[in-house]
Amino acid sequence: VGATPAPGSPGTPGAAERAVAAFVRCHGARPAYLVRSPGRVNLIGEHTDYNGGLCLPVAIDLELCLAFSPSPRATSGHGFVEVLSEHRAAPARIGLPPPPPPEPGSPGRAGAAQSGWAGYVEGVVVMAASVAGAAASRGWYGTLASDLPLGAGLSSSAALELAVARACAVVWDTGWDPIGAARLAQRAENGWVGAATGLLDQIACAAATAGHALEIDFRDLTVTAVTVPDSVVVAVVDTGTRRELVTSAYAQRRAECERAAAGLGVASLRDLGDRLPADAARRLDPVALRRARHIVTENTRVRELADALRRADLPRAGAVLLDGHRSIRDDFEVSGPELDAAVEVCRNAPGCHGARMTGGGFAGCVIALVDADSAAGFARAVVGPYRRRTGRDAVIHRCVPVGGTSLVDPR
Ligand code: GAF
Repeated sequence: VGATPAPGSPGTPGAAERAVAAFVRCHGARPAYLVRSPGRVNLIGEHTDYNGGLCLPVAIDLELCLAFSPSPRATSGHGFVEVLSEHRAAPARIGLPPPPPPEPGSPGRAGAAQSGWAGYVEGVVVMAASVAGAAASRGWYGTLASDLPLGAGLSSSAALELAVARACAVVWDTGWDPIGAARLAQRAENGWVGAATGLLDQIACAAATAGHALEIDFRDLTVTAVTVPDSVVVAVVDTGTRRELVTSAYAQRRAECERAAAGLGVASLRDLGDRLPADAARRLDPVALRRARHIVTENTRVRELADALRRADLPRAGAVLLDGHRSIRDDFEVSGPELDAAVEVCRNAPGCHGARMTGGGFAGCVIALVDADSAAGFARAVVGPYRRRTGRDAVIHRCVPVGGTSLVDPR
């Protein structure tokens, strides 16, 4: 299904237009529906989601779009879901009704038959069908296009999951609750694909509000919108490095956090509140101590950054970002040489208040808070020095905070 133009290049069609055009090419008719599903960057609150903590993501205007139509009602009662991606020749195809989801707690990949992106589609269809019951016999077919780079820490997977969940909700008439859909998508990712991730990405993609960051409390899944001042832009600096969450040290970090919580006698590191116990260094090994210190201080930084944004105190906001980067680099140890280099280059660029790596870590993107009227100069000041330090080309997106996954008229 066609080649992908560089996102955001002047005159090139966006993901929505490409998804619809691909649908028309493949099926000879216009789609009945179009879902727009954003990526996200996390401003702060990294690796806190699976520790019951706080996060502050924004959904961004780099998106994945899914054009789709319900199949004619099957007389036999057995339909299928089929999704074509502009990047892949083979479709994701799931017969209906799909197999039941694995029991909670059973190992990942318990049922995934298809690998890569198709496994995510399959997982969401399985989970959504288990909610929809008999209605899930009606099939649908779609085409997707995405401006989200894969493995760059911008939540291309969550955007895909939420788009598929939205299509299933429309065709199977199960209604749309963003938090419920985020949880369903996480079940697909954890229980079907086998990536033991938290819920940050899915909630950010599903429940975001335009112009705002979302302060999410993972203890009770409450979400509070925090205004991002107009005078500042969130610059996303793609370092050109890529990682695979499933195979990264993500699961190891989760286990280290659990070890730290057990060593300190709490169910979750969130239960420690704002500080480590005075005897933490005696009760924990040095690695677990560093992991716990990152989580405890990171929760505080989420509150501090949300507060600074509400007051439009950008110097303070920038200082919190830089502190966050030091903590994720030195205590949580999920940064990487290119991410560190990009943060250093960004912080010295004009109009930049602060920068940090974003997402699961090891590779991907850095975010910077930049004065809106310095954005062009900022980009020029980052690209050359970053190339000199790393030999790589950075791609810089000037992102606008957008709303969550939405259904729009494709006409
Ligand atoms: C990845 C995971 F998918 C999220 O759940 C979260 O843990 C994040 O890494 C780190 O904050 O994006």
